Amino acid sequence: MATTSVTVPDLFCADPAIRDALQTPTSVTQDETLNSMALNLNARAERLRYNAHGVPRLERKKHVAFLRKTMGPFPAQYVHGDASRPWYIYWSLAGLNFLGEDVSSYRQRVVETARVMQNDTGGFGGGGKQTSHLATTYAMVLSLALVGGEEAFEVVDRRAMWKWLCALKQPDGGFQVSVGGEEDVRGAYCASVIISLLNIPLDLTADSPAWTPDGSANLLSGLGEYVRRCQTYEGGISGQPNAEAHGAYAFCALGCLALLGDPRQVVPRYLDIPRLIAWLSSRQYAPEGGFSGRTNKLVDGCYSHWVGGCFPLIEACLGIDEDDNKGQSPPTQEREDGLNLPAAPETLFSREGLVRYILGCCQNPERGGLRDKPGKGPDPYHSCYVLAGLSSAQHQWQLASRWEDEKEPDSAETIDDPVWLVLPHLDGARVYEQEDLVRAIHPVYAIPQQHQQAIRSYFLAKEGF
Ligand code: FPP
Ligand code: K
Ligand code: ZN
Repeated sequence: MATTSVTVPDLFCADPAIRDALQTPTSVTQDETLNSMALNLNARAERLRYNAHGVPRLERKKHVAFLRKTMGPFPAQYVHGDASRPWYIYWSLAGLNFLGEDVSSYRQRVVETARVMQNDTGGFGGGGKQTSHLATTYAMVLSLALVGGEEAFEVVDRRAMWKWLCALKQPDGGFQVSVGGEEDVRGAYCASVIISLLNIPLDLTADSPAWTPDGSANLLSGLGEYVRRCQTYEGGISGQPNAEAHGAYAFCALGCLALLGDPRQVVPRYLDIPRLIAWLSSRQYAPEGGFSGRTNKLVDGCYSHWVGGCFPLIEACLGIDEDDNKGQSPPTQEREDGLNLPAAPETLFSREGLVRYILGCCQNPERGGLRDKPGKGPDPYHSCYVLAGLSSAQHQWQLASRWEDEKEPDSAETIDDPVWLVLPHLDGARVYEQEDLVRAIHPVYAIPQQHQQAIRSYFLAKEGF
């Protein structure tokens, strides 16, 4: 029921106090967007059930129904999705899981589909008889982790996967997304996640493009340096060196680096964190509360994850909210650009704003499912990443004080796992209901920690392939 009895803070419903008088296509589109979501921002959208903060309830049942439906056959207009089938499986399973559903009943179907999409030469294609791609392989491996169980894990041909990853590894440290395909930071992230979850040995085959005669290079060599080259003059991360910064790539860069060693050391070693935080923060808009993907573009629900999901990871790296660490963050030197990190920083983004955008603007109130913004239809991709963003707003992550292993990636044989701890975020204004909490999602793997640990420990226990 829409209600008029609530007051939304001006920050989240009024026009920005300062605005540039210059009219451009960008400013016109931005104004149109704000107009189109005025009812939502003012807690007056139809068919949403508002609480006293002017925040709608999570329409959990409707979203579950929507996502269960998207596990079924797709209508004809989705034919373009035929090269992304593992993605559709992951988005729907992950969305259901984030909402608290048990998805293990899909195991048999996922196993059969995965078998058809795996290539003898390693990795998974986007469909049967399609070339293996790092993005579809990442989505397939995460899907297998979500349905869980030995039968699902055993689908993966790890020896072939290892050889394929070696063929993708490039001398400059990055990964091509398919053999002979483009090299970008998605490849760096997807490869790192696959190597970690499947406990793939880091040795290179002698025919890998990155192999060196002295045998010193491995699957992770130069990867941090590659990611560093993707940080742009804006402070954000581009898909490849010297391109435009985009939120999706910021998440990939951080996720990749977080797997190369202790994230508290590796992330600041390769990225200028204050400039990255400045760029990420500029992606959160008021009054919308949501995030845009790049400078001068519009908010979109999926960036609740690609951008919003960067904050819990960075906060964990900075020791935010970790009582042991209060006031003990490494002393930062005074910077000329003034972007100094606070000694014991509070949360780095407006969790309230993000929750308001997600629950107020991204829920389809009729058929369920989550969306980019009001006026757009719901789909599995936005459902998954909007819910992941809600999880990031609702939880905080910490890294345990001790890091057992000081090995550098170049000398390690496989990826090591730091100890990630999670709690609901309780500081500051909490505008949503307790029953509207979604599951905590691992800041690196984009699935809940128990599923990440189950697949990883299964393969850690294996001798060889
Ligand atoms: C711009 O789209 C979008 C991009 C440049 C990159 C999108 C990439 C991802 C969402 C995922 C990558 C990550 C993995 C793990 C494969 P647009 O111009 O339609 O949107 P915009 O106006 O919001 O920038
Ligand atoms: K977009
Ligand atoms: Zn989107």
